[in-house]
Amino acid sequence: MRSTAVIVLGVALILAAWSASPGAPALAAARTWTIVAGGATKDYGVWSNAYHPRRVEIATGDTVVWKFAGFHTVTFLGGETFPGLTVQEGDRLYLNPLVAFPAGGKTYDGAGYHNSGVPPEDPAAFGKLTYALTFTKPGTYYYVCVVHGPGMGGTVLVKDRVSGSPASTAAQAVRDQEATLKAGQAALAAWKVERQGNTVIVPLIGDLPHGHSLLRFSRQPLVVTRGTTVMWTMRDPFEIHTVTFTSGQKPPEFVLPQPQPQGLPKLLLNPKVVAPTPQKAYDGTGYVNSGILFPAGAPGNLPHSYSLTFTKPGRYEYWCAVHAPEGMKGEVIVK
Ligand SMILES: [Cu+2]
Repeated sequence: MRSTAVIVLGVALILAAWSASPGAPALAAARTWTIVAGGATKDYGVWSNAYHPRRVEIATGDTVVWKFAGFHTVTFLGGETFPGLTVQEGDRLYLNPLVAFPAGGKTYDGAGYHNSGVPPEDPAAFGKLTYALTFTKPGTYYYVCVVHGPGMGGTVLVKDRVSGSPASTAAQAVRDQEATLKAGQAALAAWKVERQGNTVIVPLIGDLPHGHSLLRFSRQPLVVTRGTTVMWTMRDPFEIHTVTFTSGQKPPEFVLPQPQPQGLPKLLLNPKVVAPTPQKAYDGTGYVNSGILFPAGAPGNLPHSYSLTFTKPGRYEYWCAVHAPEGMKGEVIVK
């Protein structure tokens, strides 16, 4: 047995030496390349909704590892249609299991749906989760984050030979992520509410070219006079949000996992978060909720803004029930 092993090893060494000679086909050791999915500032106010770097060139047989730094998927459609983020059953919405859970094998040749699944929505857990795929065939492969829509995508270019290195790609990822977050911080610093008559408009901001979103309602509490209408409006191409006044209660959970007798849990989207409540005014009491506000540019007749009139002086805290774990809350002071 030992001699067989020596012979096999010898053949492998000869092959390796041969492949290293100039002009021979590349049979270099497979390498691993790291891409960072998203990222955030320390206070979770500014988020990257981009892959860093957005494009990587690797050799056939190499592996890409995505490190999750936010609530994203890495999804190669492999010829399948873009899956919806949610599926409806009766009047209930669930997170699409095709999006939520891993699918496809550990290798990719351009065919078949391959998906990382979503990490838990817990900022403290981000960074610990990874997804790896080994690419077995030359080609140009696009992937997307199904959570943040086609605006968050990346490319893996698989070639016989590549010039870059995993180390330079990792360094580029850091620079790229810093640039995205810096652009987001600049947008946060320049953030202004707008006034139209007796209405104050609060834009909810994100930026497609830079790939960032602000998970904040404003820089400081919004001060308005009694009788003012505040309109929150989506100018973010990536995120969904809610405007949810809880009158002192904890904000409701967005996703309610429902264990099943067999298989994976169903991920119910809390109807309390999804559905708007009927009030047009707020006096500091009750549960008043916008329902889901959809990204700017989302197709169909989906709500992108929410208006509420403030009828009583006071200090009112409100939440985005989707991004409460990221600290997305605001304050309206009515005088
Ligand atoms: Cu939000």
